[in-house]
Amino acid sequence: MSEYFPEVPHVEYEGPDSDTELAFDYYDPDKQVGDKTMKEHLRFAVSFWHAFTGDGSDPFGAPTMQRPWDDIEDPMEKAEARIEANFELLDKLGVDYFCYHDRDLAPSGDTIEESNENLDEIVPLIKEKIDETGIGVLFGSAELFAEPKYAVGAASSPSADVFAHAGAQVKKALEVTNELGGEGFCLWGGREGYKTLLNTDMGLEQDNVARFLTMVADHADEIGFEGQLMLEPKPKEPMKFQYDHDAATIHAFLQKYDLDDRFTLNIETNHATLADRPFAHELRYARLNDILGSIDANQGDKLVGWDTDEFPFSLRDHTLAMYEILQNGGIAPGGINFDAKVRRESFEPVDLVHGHITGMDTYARALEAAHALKESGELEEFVDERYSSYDEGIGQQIVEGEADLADLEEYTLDNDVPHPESGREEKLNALLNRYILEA
Ligand code: XUL
Ligand code: CO
Repeated sequence: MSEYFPEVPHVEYEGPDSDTELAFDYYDPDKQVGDKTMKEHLRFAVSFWHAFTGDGSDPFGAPTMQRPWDDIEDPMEKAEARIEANFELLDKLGVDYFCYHDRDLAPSGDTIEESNENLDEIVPLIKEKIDETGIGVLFGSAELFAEPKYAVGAASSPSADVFAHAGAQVKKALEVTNELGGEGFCLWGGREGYKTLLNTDMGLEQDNVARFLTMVADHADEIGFEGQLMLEPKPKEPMKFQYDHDAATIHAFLQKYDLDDRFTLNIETNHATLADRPFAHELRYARLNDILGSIDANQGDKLVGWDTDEFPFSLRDHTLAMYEILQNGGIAPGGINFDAKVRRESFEPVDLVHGHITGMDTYARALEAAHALKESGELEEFVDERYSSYDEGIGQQIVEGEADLADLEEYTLDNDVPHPESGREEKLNALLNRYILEA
């Protein structure tokens, strides 16, 4: 199986001292970290859209990527080549999952019937490859944002016909994902939002998004889809404001429409940055509210105000992220999906491999550091001590709901002016660095 990336070997763990160009420095799939192997902890996935359909074009310039399927004219033959390439690359990287939109797998036709036929033609090949390799689907999705009909939204479109079309498209995408044994189905509400409030009936649009999601959940139940249904927060881009702004916003929305038992969140690193929140904040919010579903792994550039989707390399941010995942008891049935693309200037096929190796090594090292930090209990002890005034006396009464304002007044009149202790942020930054460098 070495047709599309003949220059790429099976990528092995060789450690940081190895000179091998394409090898892992830190990701050692079988290495035990606590109660699981690295592979079991991290559950990596490749994003089909960035790795196989992305072409490097940007608003200022033409495609730059050089890909082995570039010369294939027929769109269905090209789609088949990309599927074959997907399984070859994942096998070489030792990655067990991939994620896709319906339109990544097979091209869109002129009508929904044609699009569905294209999918029906390609699905048997994907199933065959899944059976042959054991590589599976982490999550499927429907592309409800690229085509002109979705320019002003899908479920939040002002047009009921567009709403209906989106429903028909999601129905098929969900059925395909069910057939492929997907562990999840994710809806990123790319254009579910607005550019200006002047022309927007926000109340109807949000009610309609909820109606749409209810139909999705009902259909999932009807067809016996057992994977998790997920929403992906993102505050802006392409719209000025997107209804799925961040984890807390979606959580309020799900609770309002009684959907919080049915959907979890797919948290994306760069989307957290765009929402002005640390990645770990979004993960912590989701974990505390029991809606942490999966991760779209990438990294933004703090100097650039858009979604740059870079392969992750920051050890500090990812150690903090892995700390949340460990506190969550893991990420399964979700995983770490590289929703990341190589730079437009990194156009050779081998750059795709470098991107994934860098991302996997970053998460592997972050996992080890976070595990050591958690096991030591150093951070937890500090935080527990910081809040220890709630363990007894008036604090305990507050926590147990046994104090009212009169009790607080009485207590305060009898006691000295309170003085909180130092937060020791500087010391804790050094502590974190120690675990990153030495774990
Ligand atoms: C867009 C984004 C999407 C979703 C899938 O910013 O992250 O690729 O992950 O639709
Ligand atoms: Co994403």
